[in-house]
Amino acid sequence: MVSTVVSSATVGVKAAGVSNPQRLLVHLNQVANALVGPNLSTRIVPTPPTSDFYKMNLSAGDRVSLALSNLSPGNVDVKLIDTDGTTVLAGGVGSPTNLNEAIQNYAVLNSGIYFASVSGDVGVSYSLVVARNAAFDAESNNTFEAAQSIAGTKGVLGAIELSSASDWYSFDINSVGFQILLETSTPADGIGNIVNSLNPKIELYSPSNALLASGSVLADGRNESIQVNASVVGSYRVRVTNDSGSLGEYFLGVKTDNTAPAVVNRQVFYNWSTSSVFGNGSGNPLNAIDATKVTLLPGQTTSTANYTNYSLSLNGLLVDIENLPATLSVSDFQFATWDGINAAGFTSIAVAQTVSVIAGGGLNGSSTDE
Ligand SMILES: [Ca+2]
Ligand SMILES: [Ca+2]
Ligand SMILES: [Ca+2]
Ligand SMILES: [Ca+2]
Repeated sequence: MVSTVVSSATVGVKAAGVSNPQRLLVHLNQVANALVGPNLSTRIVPTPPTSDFYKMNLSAGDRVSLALSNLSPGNVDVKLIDTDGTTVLAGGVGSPTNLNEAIQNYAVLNSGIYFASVSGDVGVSYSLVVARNAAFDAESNNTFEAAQSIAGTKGVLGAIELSSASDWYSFDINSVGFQILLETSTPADGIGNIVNSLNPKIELYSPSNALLASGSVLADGRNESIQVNASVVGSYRVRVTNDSGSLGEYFLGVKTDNTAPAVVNRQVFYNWSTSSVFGNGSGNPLNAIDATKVTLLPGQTTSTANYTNYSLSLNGLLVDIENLPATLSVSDFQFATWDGINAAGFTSIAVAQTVSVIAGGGLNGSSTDE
């Protein structure tokens, strides 16, 4: 804007209207100076924004993936920003051939609002996709050796873009007894959606690159699932290809469940107690639990919390077991006593014992054995 003044001038930008308060003043009723004066122009140029910020709500332990693609020529960059709004947790890496860059499977430590910042060359349009607890297919992931890690996620969103294409993914099994569950789904395959004709095909490979299982076709005649018990530890691989040259997007769900039995809780109950606090008579043992007593485990020091003083002695134990084996009997347990002093330690006891199972009666739905 041009301002020709004799004694003073005002320069700035403002919204339309004579006295509109929405304005930014550069020079208010000032005498001529280096910025404003006769035959001078003042140009105000807005600074291009340096980055775009997006926010997302994440929970502690979540894995977040950010995939950035430029939709017009030029570079774009993505960063994951901490809950303070400034600390950079991770920057986009790699040069996937199907994306500009990506942050994959980043595990956040705390619950809160995190940010994605996108910057780059001025005027470049882009697409940013954020997935919680899932990874993105980042090419080239075309061989067993080049498998892309999807560790810690619940799966990966991918695409088969050529009839000869394949996508390989890896995840770790750290203990035998884990069950591996894989299942595909095909997004946007319903009526009225964009066309996704992919008929996915999946195979599971052992850490030593032996084919363990091929997918069983699900009820839709198209998607597939695999369920296998891991017999060795290591990095397993899944290969996604297509049936009959079909192309499109898929979601590969990956679940690893520990199916090994584990004791998750131990409690005492006062069987036949008629106390108003712990009474069960001959009824439900879950009504006669003494929650003030805790198990003394190896290496711990005794306290009164480890003793019971019931007149009928210690006569009821509840053990919560996850992934309970099909059958349990007295012979699956050893019963022994020790006064804590005798050097001989625990000695077996031979009194009548019974074991019964309260399915789903324990902690987190585990089974309780009485
Ligand atoms: Ca980039
Ligand atoms: Ca792919
Ligand atoms: Ca691939
Ligand atoms: Ca199939």
